[in-house]
Formats: sequence, structure tokens, C-alpha cells
Amino acid sequence: MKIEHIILYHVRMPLRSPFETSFGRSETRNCIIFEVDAEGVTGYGECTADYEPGYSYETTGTSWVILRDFILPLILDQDIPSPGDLKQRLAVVRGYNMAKAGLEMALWDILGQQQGRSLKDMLGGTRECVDVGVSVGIQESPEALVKTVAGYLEKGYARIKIKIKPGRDVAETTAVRKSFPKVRLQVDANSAYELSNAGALKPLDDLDLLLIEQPLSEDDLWDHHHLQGMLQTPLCLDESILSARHARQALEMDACRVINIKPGRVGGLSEAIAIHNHCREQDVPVWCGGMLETGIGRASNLALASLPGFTLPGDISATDRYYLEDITEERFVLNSDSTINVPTGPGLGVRVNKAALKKAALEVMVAG
Ligand code: OSB
Ligand code: MG
Repeated sequence: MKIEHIILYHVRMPLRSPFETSFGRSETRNCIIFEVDAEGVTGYGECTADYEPGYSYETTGTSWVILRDFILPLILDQDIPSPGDLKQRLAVVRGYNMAKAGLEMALWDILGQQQGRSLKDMLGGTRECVDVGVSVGIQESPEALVKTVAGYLEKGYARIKIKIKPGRDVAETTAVRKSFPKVRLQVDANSAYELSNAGALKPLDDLDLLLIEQPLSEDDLWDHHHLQGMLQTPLCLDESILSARHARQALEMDACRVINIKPGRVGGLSEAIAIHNHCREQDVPVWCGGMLETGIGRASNLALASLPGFTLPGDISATDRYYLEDITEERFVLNSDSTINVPTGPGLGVRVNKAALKKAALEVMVAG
């Protein structure tokens, strides 16, 4: 496909409620939306980098510059045979996985529309709806957390993830477990511990958790290996896994026993599938993580999570868990069995609400 024209929208969306993690608290979510024209078809993609570099060094601001100065000039007016060729084409740009992934998403959307196929079918998805859970931010107190979790259980979410950090971990998780003895529960520390203070997590072993996500630094596979040796509960890596090679190495050294796959973090859907395939061969469970995506990225995550190796519920919640107003016409809703339907239309299978997109845009860049 020949990429003729690209528009980037740096958008800021107000969250329905503030989201607090070990790295900060946000009331809004920034991202970059791609609108890519090729051969008369328009595709959309989403770069999941946020405004602040708390989760990743990559931010909306830095991605914007790298896209403008390096990535877009490499692909404009070029013929890209398939979305999977993008990685090689962009190999001269080190890092910036989220920017690359957003572009790859738009190319899949274009290809799907050209071929009349859904993203799910093109990726090899096998499910019509996928199991999902909700990621609950740090709350004021264990009591407030239990109340918030109760609200999500009432809405029908069957798997709860709670954000933790040092000093806000065991009491909180114990309170949720005591109130809801049967619920599928997991925690996410977003790299807030070091091996020297991670002993604080040991009591979590008695709370029947599905997994403990990213306790230590993103660049610290080896200490995750040591920590996994001290715990019964499977460790799951998020920030540490930026490629299929990282996934293979982390599993080989028993640094984790579960992997959270986010296409943005790993540089795109093709790399996400490579990780899925490797884990499936090794019988390692994976699940689809989330980055508070708009309807565009959410559609992509749902298609990915429909692949057979995604055996744990994803962080893919209903639209109303995140935003009052989204930039897609489609709103995603939770089914009564804690699943969300995978879009079936060509490409991403969502229609962008251009008025809402323009309203949310802080900056627009036109290229080509
Ligand atoms: O670590 O999984 C994470 C959101 C932003 C950045 C990092 C993370 C998250 C979430 C939310 O946990 C998942 C979602 O519902 O999109
Ligand atoms: Mg995480």
C-alpha cells in the first residue's frame, strides 16, 4: 500500500475519574491519533504514549517529534507491502515503540478495509467476545478501595486488578480479598519496588492472586528472577517486555510466568503476535494489557485478545469506565458474563467521530 497522506492529532481526553498508580495520578489521558490515507482508504491508529514519562520514557511530546522528524519521512509516498514490514522499515529509529505501533495499527485498518476483513480475522483471532477485567487505581484507603471494587463487581466485572505501591499494598489487597473471597484478583506495582523491599510482597502469597504484575524496575529481569524464586504467586511482566526477544529471555530465566501484552509497548501488533505465539508454544498464559485507550486502540486490543493464547482476562474495560465522550461512534459495553464483543466490521471496525476527535485535539500535524 502506498501511504499518501498522514494527519496526527495530539488529543487530550478527560477521564471519568482520576486514575492513580505508583507513578502518579492523572485526570486526563493524552495520546496521538493517526489518520492515514492510502489508495483512497483512510485508516486510524493510536499511539499510547501519555503526557508524562511515568510509565515509559516515550511521551506524546517526544513521540510527536520523532514521528515528525524521522518516522513519517521514512514512510510517506513509500509502498509498504504489508503492516508486518513496518518494523524493518523503521529499524533505523531506535525505540519509540508506541509511535511505531500506532502507525502499524492504521496500516492494519487500511488493509482490512481494502480486503473487507476484520482485524480479528487478519490476526488469526478465534473468539467473538473476550474475557475482560478492570484495573482499579490507588484509592484513599482500603475501605474506599473495597467500595470502588464493589461498584465494578456490581457492573459485572469478574476480574479485578488493583494498583499497589510500597505502603499501599498488603492491607489494601487483604481488604479486597476478605470482602470478595471468590473474585479473580491481581495486583500491579508498575515497578515501584526493589528487590531489597520486595519482601513486603510476601504476604500476598496467601491471598490467592492470579498474578503480581511488574513489581521491580523495567530494566531488571534478573531481580525479577530472584523475586519469583521467593514467591508462589506467578509474576507477570508488563514494562520489562519490549519485544519477543525480551519475552523469550524473561521466560528462560524464570523472571515471570505470565506476560501482559500491550501492542504499543512492544512496537505493534506484529510483535505482539510474535510474543503470543512464543508463549503459546511454551504454555505460558498471556493477557492483553491496556493503556486507557480511546475506542480506536480499544478496538485493536479486542481483536488481539481474541487470539487463542490470551487465556487470562484483559485490561479492556467498557467505554464508560474511562470516558464520558469517546472519539469513536461505537461505545464498548460489558456483557453480563464479563466479556466485550470483538468488532466484526472491516479493519478496526469502528467509525471515528471527527467532531469529537477535533474537539479533543490540542495540536494537529499534516504530513504528505
Ligand atoms: O500498568 O497496566 C498498566 C494504564 C496506564 C498505564 C499503565 C497501565 C494502565 C492500566 C490501565 O493498568 C489498564 C486499562 O484499563 O486500560
Ligand atoms: Mg501494568
